[in-house]
Amino acid sequence: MTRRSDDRRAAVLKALREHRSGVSGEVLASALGVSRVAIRKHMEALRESGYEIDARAGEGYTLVSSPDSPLPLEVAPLLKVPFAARLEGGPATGSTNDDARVLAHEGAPEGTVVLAGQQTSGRGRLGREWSSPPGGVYASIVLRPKVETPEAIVLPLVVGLGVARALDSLGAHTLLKWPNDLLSADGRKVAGVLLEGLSEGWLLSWIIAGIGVNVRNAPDPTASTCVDELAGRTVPLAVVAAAVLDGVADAYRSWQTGGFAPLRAEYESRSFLAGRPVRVGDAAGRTVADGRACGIDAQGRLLVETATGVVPIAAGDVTLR
Ligand code: BT5
Repeated sequence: MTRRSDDRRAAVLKALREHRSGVSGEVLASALGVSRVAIRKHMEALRESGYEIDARAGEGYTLVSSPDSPLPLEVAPLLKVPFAARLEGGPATGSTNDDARVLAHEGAPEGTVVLAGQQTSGRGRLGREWSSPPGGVYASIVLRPKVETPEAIVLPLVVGLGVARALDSLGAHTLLKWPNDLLSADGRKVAGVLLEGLSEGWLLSWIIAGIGVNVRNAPDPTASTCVDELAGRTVPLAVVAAAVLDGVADAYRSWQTGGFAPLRAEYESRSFLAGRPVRVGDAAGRTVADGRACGIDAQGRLLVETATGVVPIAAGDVTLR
């Protein structure tokens, strides 16, 4: 669908919401400057996306219900932070990170977002799977920070902090497990962050921030949980998606202006690992540090107090000992 057609569909939906008792195809067509056939096509497309729309002779079209889904049409009106340049996506895709990567290659601007209500090939880090059934929020944001590549090491923490603030605002309190997990206080995973980027020499060309949040259900209740369970209520998927996008935009903006230093104390106060005995492994599973997590430094590295002193870790997987 073209951008123009996207905008028209959003305008059709807005009009349906404003005319609770119905609006005729003719009125809609003339208000939007399109044919009645075009209006019919928009109605069909909306129905396919899960909107229930009544069409009756004399009364016109009436919106009966909207889908509980993180669709762009549902999320866009809820955004409060002016950051998202463009919202793409639909009910299901392979991986929103793959879709966002294609858009980034094509030159999509910073703030381009791909959303999905379900993923068939959702992934985590190092080729791991991210279980992505309906009832979750799956989002990828194109970022184009003007920094040298090593400075971006801290970005998963910045994005994670934005997601944690967002979930807090919905009543779902989480802790951050360095580098990229959001856990409940009892250590079950609620959300994960996956950053993938392209650098050209020392400079980053683009980076995709992928975020997966369990909202309605958790794939494995012993190891994972969801927003609804933590918040004690059913939170609409679009509300979660909008809060997450706003939270990430806010955290990213403050990192751009002030770096990680002003965010560090807050990250540490939300750290799941603080003071705990940990083992850090590299991508091949080799132990790179064994000791007690004792903080995060200004570059976003995990500090581990070992028998031979404090070791800063830039990347790795942490397990509690
Ligand atoms: C992550 O990886 O936690 C990053 C997840 C990022 C997913 C988003 S969704 C939108 C975007 N598009 C994508 O394709 N991906 C991103 P990692 O730290 O490697 O954790 C993966 C591990 O978490 C798996 O090996 C499982 O143990 C566990 N896991 C998988 N699905 C889960 C889920 N839905 N909830 C909780 N834990 C899960």
